[in-house]
Amino acid sequence: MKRFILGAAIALATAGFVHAGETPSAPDTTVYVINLENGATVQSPVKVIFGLAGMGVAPAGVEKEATGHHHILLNRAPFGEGADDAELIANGIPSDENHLHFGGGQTQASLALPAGTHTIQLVLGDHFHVPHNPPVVSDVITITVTE
Ligand SMILES: [Cu+2]
Repeated sequence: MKRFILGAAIALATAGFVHAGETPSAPDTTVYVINLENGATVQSPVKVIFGLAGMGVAPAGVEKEATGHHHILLNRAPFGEGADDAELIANGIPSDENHLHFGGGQTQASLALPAGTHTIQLVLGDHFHVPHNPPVVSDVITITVTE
């Protein structure tokens, strides 16, 4: 079901927009969090180290084949399941407290997070901040931040 919704969203996106979601990802590319396990208990600030295999990192605005820059989806629905994700896939990842961009080509982040449970998911975006086709998305990791 998840795959179907995502596929439908991409089909919708590519029908109406010229550049939307059309940057190809390299086959078998994976993105993942190197240093945090699902269920980890950590203290703030939380260091998140981005792992990427199969493609390279380039800053936002730089159009180079088989590259992208990292984004964190923070405390929101998994990629493809959010209410506005058709828009996100078509026109780019928004920039707000739930969508963090690392357009400088950063390969790690330090997040100041309040105590409690948080979810983190990585998504690669192209030079327009649009997810690739097919999208390069990590598993969702749930962490608990203690005081
Ligand atoms: Cu971006």
